[in-house]
Amino acid sequence: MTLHARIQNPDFRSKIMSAEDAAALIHNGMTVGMSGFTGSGYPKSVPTALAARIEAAHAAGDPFRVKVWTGASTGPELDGALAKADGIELRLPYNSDPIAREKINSGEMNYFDMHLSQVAPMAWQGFLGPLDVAVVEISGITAEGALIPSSSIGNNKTWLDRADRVILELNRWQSGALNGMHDIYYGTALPPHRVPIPLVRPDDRIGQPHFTVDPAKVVAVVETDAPDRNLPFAKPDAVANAIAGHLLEFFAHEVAQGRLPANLLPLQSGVGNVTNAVLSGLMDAPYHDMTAYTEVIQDGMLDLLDAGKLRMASATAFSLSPDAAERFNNDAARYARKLILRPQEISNHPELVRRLGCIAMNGLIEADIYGNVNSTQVMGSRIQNGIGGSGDFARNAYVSIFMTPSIAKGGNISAIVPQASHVDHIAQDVHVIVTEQGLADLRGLAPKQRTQLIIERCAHPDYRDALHDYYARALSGSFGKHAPSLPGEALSWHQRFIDTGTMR
Ligand code: 0RQ
Repeated sequence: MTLHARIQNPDFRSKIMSAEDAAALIHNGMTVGMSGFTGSGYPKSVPTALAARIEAAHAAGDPFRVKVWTGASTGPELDGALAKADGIELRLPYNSDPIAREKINSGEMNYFDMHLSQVAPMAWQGFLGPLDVAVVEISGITAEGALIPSSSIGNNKTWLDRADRVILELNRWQSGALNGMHDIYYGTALPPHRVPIPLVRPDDRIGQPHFTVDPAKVVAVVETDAPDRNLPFAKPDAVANAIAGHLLEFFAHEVAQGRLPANLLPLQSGVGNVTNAVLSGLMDAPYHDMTAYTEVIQDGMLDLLDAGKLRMASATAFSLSPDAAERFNNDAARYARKLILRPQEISNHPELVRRLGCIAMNGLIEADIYGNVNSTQVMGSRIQNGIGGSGDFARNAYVSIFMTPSIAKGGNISAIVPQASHVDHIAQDVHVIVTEQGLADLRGLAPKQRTQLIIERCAHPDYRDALHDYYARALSGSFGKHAPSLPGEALSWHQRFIDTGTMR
């Protein structure tokens, strides 16, 4: 489809310009709200042009940095290019770009890592400051001037409403069949005017298919024809398959106990190879008519839809491998009937996660022997990605599951430690921990009981004795006996790794 066919409203056609001209509308010190979530639906050409502009300014000795807000992670053309140009003063709410990660960890870039459901409310409440420009990827413009969203929704509704000026990137690579797949809810309000969100099933549509925008704010429409980031998934390895196996056994047990219905409950799954292995495992499991109420739609979900096992999936974005993206684009009209993309404040809304009773499955960096989970900060100080939506789901889920290989860095790090070096998810939000070693169901257990189960079921055998040894000394030497710990010694495992390169 030509660009003009995608822009059915003539007023917007008069605003078509180059990425360079559009980037020239962004100035030093501005706050820019960009689209993008897990590498999909982010603007590709304006951020790259902006990075070139910033590099030129720096070469001339002029300061040029912007604050960048998005939905979640983007791609190398956005986070990578702007971080490389030293152009980001503050980034929120999530990052997985390696260049940006290095800048944050070297102290050169500020990063506000936050719950993804809270970004739009915080912006509306005014806590984040004004938003100067929105740069939003779309897949079309209707005759009435409404915007047809792209492969992610994220915070776009909020950026379009809040920003003083709007730059649109119309990406022809995105399938025209995306039109109608989205559900944009415009009913959110600030306290004390909030009302219940009228969604009671993952399938419910409660909003409208398109964004509305004040045409007077739209200062540029830029054409792009470029794919989303779309990283390939590794084939699940033995560790991922073992984790998936334990989890599937757990589901079967819960169904047999009558604690989960025969079609399970709406699934939320974090991104990564382990969660994808779980989704693959569900292909052979005896569940039908399943649903997903989650953040991202991954390869495994397309498989489950094709096999007729998944009835539908609700999310805020795609996160597909290149093969799966091609598969989706070739058959988008059919998939679109079973998929709904929503704003991330709705896809991750605590009220809805609690009401629907989601099964939350997320990754972790380390867990301690009491069940506190660190999802974000390696050795307590180096950011890996961010909390993302894991907190939105973990606290409110019907069952909150965290999964990880039991060791990292060739066995020099134990994922199970005496004390987490940083805590994102307190033990009360962690119901189940799974590693390739086994599964610990922590529901209803006191700290002392959890400790034994986590060490025996989840820790790698190479570290079990040392963990038992620490715990025995904590039990005899601790100040209180509720959750025995030795604060002075608890983090010595991390210090040992920092000093010697191994926790052994
Ligand atoms: O580092 O790449 O340098 O080798 O951490 O680890 O094993 O590849 O695991 O990709 O599943 O990521 C928690 C980061 C796990 C992810 C986390 C090192 C390891 C490797 C990655 P290298 P793996 P995964 C939905 C919900 C928070 C956001 C979230 C995450 C790297 O799941 O970001 O859940 N979660 N969002 O070597 C030191 C340890 C380590 C360790 C692993 N104990 N100590 N390094 N690593 N364990 C999605 C969104 O919200 C968008």
